Amino acid sequence: MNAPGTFTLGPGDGSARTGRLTTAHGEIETPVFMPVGTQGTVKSLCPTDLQDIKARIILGNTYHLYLRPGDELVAKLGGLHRFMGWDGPILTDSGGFQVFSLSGLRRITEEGVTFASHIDGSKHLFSPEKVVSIQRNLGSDIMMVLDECVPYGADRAYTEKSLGLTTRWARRCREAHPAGDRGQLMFGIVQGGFFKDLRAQSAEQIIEVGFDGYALGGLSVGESRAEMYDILGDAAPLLPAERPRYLMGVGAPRDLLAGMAAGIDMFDCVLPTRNARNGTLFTFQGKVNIKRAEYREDDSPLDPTCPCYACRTFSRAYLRHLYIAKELLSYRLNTLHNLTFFSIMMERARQAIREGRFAAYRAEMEALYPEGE
Ligand code: PRF
Ligand code: ZN
Repeated sequence: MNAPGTFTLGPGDGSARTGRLTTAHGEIETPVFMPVGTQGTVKSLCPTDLQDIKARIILGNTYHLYLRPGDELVAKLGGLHRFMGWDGPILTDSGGFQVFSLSGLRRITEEGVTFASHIDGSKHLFSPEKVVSIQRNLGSDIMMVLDECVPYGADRAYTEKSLGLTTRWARRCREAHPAGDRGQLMFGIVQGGFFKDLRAQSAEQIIEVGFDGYALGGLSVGESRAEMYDILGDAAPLLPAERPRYLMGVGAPRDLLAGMAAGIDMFDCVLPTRNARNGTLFTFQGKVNIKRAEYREDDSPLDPTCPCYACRTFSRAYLRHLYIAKELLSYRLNTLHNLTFFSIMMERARQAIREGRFAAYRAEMEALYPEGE
């Protein structure tokens, strides 16, 4: 196997690319969608399920695992892979974004971000060195630098100041983890809000620090789809072509297609798993809201073309019943299905890119999901 961090590009189609990224726990074909496993579990699934549905890499969260059960405990028990029984690749987010979206009081200084735990209100400091130390304890294959995700609507002055801080934090993260150490990769994060020149400034500074891959942060934070695509199309080509590009926290089927068209290789989002738990299911015939009365006596499978266990085994009527009765199995079957849909959608996208028919595939998926989700 190649050394961790090796990224080999395969055939492309326009700006869309296929590739293969090597991590310490295996290779990933890109473009890839990463299911979210915030607390060391993709909610309701076992690692064997993840294998069945061909999930190749999952995401974990520094913020949650640090607060509970604690990164030192995880390290003591052999690292996150061993702790959760998943020996495939894991990417961990740095915690910055979760601090901003989950915790109450928080204060940003040069040193880092001070916050109150959403669990017990206790006070903590995430410095660049601290989030690297946590991610080294977790043993993730890809760690993310500490960044400030600039809130939507932030003005130019704030955004410019913030991106400078994000760059200084990125540099400190890099210094705390030598390139290639322990086979753990580190990705930088570009911010810059909705100002194209500031995105370019941020990209230049983050690339200058030097990382194994580069992420676009600060998108999908409340802006319109048109605004996101505008920044995406402008900023993605600024990232080095020979390194993996990751669009953080995105997204809906049509956003993944737009991301791939712009040359993005990696995505993560709670959408398929969260929607599964509220009964919104993705199928290759369009969206299905399983609680609707029209499925009460529907004996057909959720998606007749889907190979997942739920579709092979149960009727829409049964899935509706489980959902209405709030049975635990509802979460599990719906999650299995939605992640299978995302997995197949990405596999087909890679195939379409290889065969030079990505635009047609994108149009087909957009027709299926016109409002995005
Ligand atoms: N930064 C980090 N994680 C993130 C984001 C970000 O900007 C986003 C934005 N959509 C999702 N997750 N560190
Ligand atoms: Zn299915």
